[in-house]
Amino acid sequence: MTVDNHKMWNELDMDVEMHDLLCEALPVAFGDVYLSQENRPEGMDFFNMVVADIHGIRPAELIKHQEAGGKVVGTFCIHVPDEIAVAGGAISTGLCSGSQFWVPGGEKYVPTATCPLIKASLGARFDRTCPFFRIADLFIGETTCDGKKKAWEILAEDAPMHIMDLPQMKREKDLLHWRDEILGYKDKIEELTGNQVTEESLHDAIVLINNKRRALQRLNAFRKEEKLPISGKDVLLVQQIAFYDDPARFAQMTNALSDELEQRVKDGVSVFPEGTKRILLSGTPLSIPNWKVHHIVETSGAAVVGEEMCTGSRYYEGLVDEEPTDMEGMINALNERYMDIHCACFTPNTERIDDIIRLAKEWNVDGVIDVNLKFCGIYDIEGYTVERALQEAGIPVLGIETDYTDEDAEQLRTRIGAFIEMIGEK
Ligand code: BJ8
Repeated sequence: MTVDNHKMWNELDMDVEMHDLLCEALPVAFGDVYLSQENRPEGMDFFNMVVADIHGIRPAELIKHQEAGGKVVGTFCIHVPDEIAVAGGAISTGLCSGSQFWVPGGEKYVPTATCPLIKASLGARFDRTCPFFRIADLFIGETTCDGKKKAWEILAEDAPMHIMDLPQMKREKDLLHWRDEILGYKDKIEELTGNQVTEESLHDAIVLINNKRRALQRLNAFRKEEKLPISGKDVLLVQQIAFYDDPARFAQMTNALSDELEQRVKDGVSVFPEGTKRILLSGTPLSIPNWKVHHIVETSGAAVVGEEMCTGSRYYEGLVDEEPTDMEGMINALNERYMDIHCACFTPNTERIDDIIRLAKEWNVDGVIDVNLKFCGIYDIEGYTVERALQEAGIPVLGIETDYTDEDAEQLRTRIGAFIEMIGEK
């Protein structure tokens, strides 16, 4: 880490000494999981560089934006429309935390029996060990699961928060309600930035964010190839960085990576041996640097070819209709797109089950691993329906529960290894 980063972290009033421990651990973990792979596309160099200085380069850009009078908002859920923040001249950054490093800090505020994503997010803020949590001018919470709802009350004691009330059903009146929440978010952003969200700025923002999702769609399409030109781990990393990087640069670098993959497909290059089993993961999000399940799968003789997750298809599949250019039409288009996310917080949520079956077929998978973050009740309970539907469709499925520690890694390796072996017997 550079001296400049330390200066910046000190100015952000971070606990630099404690944060140094994370800086020491991350490159080791990244080296073990990522740099040990063979024949990686050169286009991954950019994403390697982003991770190598994840608490340096991007935070410095955000601070520069603030110094020029701009604002930064932090979000925790893919239901929060980035387009609104962008249209108001703010930068929107993801805040979901994926490291065990922050969990003990969060456990001082919420019960141990809370999902690690929530605990890590609180720990990152209260321990002052994440620059993104120091930089954000406003934190956007949402009423999705019970854990998050209650965590926002605690976070609000230390950080400026705006809460969006996400309905739990998708009836007409629920859609109207979310539309109101989007308008409320627009008002809040205008108040924060002092800028008007205009028809022009909103349309530009819609196109910008759509382009980022299009780049991810293009990248993910390569995973349908029989000869896989890129590992699941690498695609996961790109998807995780999507929540932090500048949207235009991210789309450009992801498209450059796809150009290279296109050539690899033409040349018949594969990063896996012939006959490698294909796995779809479904379930709770995998925030950076949570690479555990991908790493286990891909070092156990299989490849992850897709993620039905918020760090996966739930994030990039839906686009906002670019046709409307008037404010009402664009707000309606945003509403339609953002209420079409199939999170387990909704009831009923049969569309998610349909998605999993559809994706399993599209990616031609040999099996599905339904991954649940420990203490996430909604996805855990929905796992029953997911597993039953997959069994009925004749698709092998394994349900696992895990957290951010490495304590269960060996046990998971055994179970996942046995599953991969089992789906090999056709
Ligand atoms: S749209 S999945 S990002 S709410 S894992 S904190 S649900 S207890 S992250 Fe989520 Fe939005 Fe849904 Fe996606 Fe709660 Fe479960 Fe933890 Fe979760």
